[in-house]
Amino acid sequence: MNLVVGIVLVVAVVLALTAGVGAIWSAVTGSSSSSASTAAASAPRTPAAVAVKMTIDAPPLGGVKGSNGGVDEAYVPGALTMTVGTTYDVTILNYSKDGHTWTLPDLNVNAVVPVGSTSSPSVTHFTVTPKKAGTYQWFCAVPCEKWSMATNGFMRGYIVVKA
Ligand SMILES: [Cu+2]
Repeated sequence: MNLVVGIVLVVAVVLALTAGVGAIWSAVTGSSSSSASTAAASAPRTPAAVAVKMTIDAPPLGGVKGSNGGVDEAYVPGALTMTVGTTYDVTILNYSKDGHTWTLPDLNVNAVVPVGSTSSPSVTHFTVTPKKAGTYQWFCAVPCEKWSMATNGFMRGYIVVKA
């Protein structure tokens, strides 16, 4: 009987010590581990932006063949599809010797695209998060190539925003 009581006591003491050590360990590490888990829980709430790349007059052609028979100044792609609430991280590489803009007043975008060259394109960067579904016209507001500026898919075009 005494042996059983002794074993129970030893087990109780070991459990108490383990709990005590655990409590001390939690007290020492508790604050940092709980803040780390809070940060990990809140971090994924912002969805990653979707990368979109456009080029202007990229080699080797230096433009896009138009119905006018020439190779014309153009953004590629000239049409984009986006989704409401998604953030798009847009990069424009301009290989043309002309400056341009990518202007879309309905979405508050007026990106100024500096002059570039075949070997060293200028790089323009902006983000846009469409708030409302619809079809929106974008255009280049800098006088560049007259035909392209008047033709969708070249220096103007549409983006379709889906709900
Ligand atoms: Cu232009």
